[in-house]
This record gives sequence, structure tokens and C-alpha cells, in this order.
Amino acid sequence: MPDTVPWICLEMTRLMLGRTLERICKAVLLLCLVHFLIMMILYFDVYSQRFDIFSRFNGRNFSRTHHYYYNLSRPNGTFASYLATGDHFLHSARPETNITPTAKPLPPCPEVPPGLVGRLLIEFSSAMTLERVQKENPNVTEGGKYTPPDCRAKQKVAIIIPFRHRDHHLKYWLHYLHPILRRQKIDYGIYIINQLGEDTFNRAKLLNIGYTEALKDAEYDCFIFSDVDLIPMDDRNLYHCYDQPRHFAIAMDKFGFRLPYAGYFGGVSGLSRNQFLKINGFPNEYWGWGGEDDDIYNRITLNGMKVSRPDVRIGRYRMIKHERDKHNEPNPQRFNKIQNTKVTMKRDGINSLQYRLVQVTKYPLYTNVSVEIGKPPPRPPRG
Ligand code: BGN
Repeated sequence: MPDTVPWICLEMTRLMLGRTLERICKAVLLLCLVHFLIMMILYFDVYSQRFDIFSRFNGRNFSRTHHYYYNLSRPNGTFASYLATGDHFLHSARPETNITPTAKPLPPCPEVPPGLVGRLLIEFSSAMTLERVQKENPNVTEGGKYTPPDCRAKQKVAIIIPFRHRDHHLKYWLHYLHPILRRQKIDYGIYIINQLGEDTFNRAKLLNIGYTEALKDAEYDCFIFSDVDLIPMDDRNLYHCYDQPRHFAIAMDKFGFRLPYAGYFGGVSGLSRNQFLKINGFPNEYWGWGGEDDDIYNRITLNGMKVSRPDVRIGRYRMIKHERDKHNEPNPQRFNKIQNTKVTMKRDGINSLQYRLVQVTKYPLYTNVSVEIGKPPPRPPRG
């Protein structure tokens, strides 16, 4: 009898151990099952998201992945603003766009783009290189072009910059403007119109050339003419065309953030193709600094149009400081010339434009159009 006691104990321990082991095994099995189920759910979810990515490229409903990064943006117009568009996300999926053949049209771009950040911090002290700008803007295509991937822009906008020896400014301009334009959902191309040689600079003639050359490249509806040293300080200043010719740069730092005079139309302006043709383009006969923008303003008002402008709190600009350019001295004839716009605009403009196109080069961030435009006619002798 005393022998049977430890035997019973042993048997009971075995039994209990067996039950516990059985329970543990059951629990492990259950855990495996739950794990498997979760894995299946996740797998199908990711799969459906992938499908969603494809479909947003093909114009289907893309609400799920839309604007993933908006809240990450901070108002400094740099890498964060690139994230703000969510484009890098789209970029990685781009090669797969041909998979579904049934492409539906994209929805129209919203009137007020949702990814804007408002006021921007603009500074010119950090070192800038084209390589850096290129890295920041992987979705800009050859020639400095961009089309919003997720909506259809109403207008196609050519941005035209008259240029000579301002490579340093151009880097900053590209660094700030590409991300801004992307956030604004603008379908655009950048054209640098480079005056070759060292004869007197002629801004308005270069702008006429920009209009002409951009149209050879694509069907643009809208033309924005910008100096290379002017950077908008607010991305709500939308770079497209309006019912009336637009003056964008209405509050520059160098003028104390207000218009220097009521009829000022300098710096950055924009006209639709029709508005531009209505005024016979810009004058070709303003050589040197000043007056050409006043002539354009006259053309606009003389042709029954009005200048439209953004709110003064939004139309703010920073100008990159620089020395006065060589061969762009103030034009002494400008005072006289702006008195005669009514007569001269009929014969001097896009209908009389002559130049020699030397080279068109498509760089990753812009298209360079190098031209010879001649020189001012000799001044008639006095007396
Ligand atoms: C004006 C110039 C503009 C220039 C602005 C701002 C003239 C014409 C004679 C009155 N106009 O005075 O071309 O954009 O200053 O700098 O000089």
C-alpha cells in the first residue's frame, strides 16, 4: 500500500502535465490560426492598395492614397514641399502605369489646390546646385516640364524667363518655383530665353521670342513672363492665366511690399494666348532698362482690358540682390516711347518679331533657347 502512494502521485502529475501541455498546444494552434488570418487580411489589403495605385494612374477613384503627405509640409518651399505633393509616391509606381488598358479621364484639377502651404520662407544664403534641385524634383521631365499626375489642369502654362549671365539666380528660381508650381497643380514648361552676345539687353523682345518658341514646342494656353530674380513668397499666388491680363509681382521687397505706382506691370505677369494676340504681343523696340513693362500696360488698357492682381498679402516677392547688369543701361528713349504706344503697338509686336534661333537645349529642369536678337538702331544725329 505505501508503494502505491508515490505511484498515484506520479500518475496524477503526468495527467496534469499532459492536460497543461494539451492546453498549451491548443493555445499555440489558435495563435497560429489568428496569425494566419491577420496575414491574409493584410495581404489582401496591400494588394487592393496596389490596385488602387494603378487605378489612380489610370484616372480611377484615387481617394484612398490621395494627399498622403499634405500634413508633413512646412512652408519653406524645399524638400518638404516636394513631399507635400505626394509625387515621390507616384513616381515609384510610374513604370507600372501601362498595366491596365482601360484608362478613364482624370478629374479636373481643383480651383484651389489642397496642398498649398501659404507663406514661404525664401532665402538665398544656402548653397544651391542644379544637382540638388534635380534631386528635389524627380517628377519634372526633360525640358523642365511637369503635368499633375492626378488631375487634368485647365490650362497649359509656358513660363518664360528673359536671361543673360544669371546662372546663379536661375538655380534659386528653379529650386523655389518647381515645388511651388507642382503644389499649385500647374501643367507647365519652363523656357529660358538667353540673349547671346553682349549687345544691349532687350527684355520684351526676348519675351516675344519665348511666346513663339514655346508654342513651337507645345500647345500652350497661357504665358507667364517672369524675371529670373523674382521668387514668390506665397504659393497661393497661382501661376495660371485669368480673365484679364495678370500682374503677379505686386508687392516686392525692394518696393516695401507694395506697388511702386498704379500702372506698374513689371517683374512677373501673365497673359493668355488671346490676350497676348489682342495686344500684338510686346514691343520689340525697347533696348536697355525700363519702359517696356509700361508699354505693355498701355497696350492692355488701350485694347479695352484691365490688369488683374492678387491680394497684396499674397502677391509678395523676394528679389535676389544683384549689381546692375552690364549692357542694360537705362534706356533714355523710354519716356518718349511710352507716350506713343497707341501708334507703335500696331506695327511693333509679335507681327514684326525677327530673330535668329541659335540653339534649343532641353535640360532636366528647363528648356534653354539661345537667340541672337540684333542691336538697337543707330540714334539719329541731333539737330
Ligand atoms: C519704372 C520703369 C519700369 C520699371 C519700374 C520699376 C520707366 C518708364 C518711364 C517712366 N519705367 O520707372 O520699366 O519696371 O520703374 O523699376 O522708366
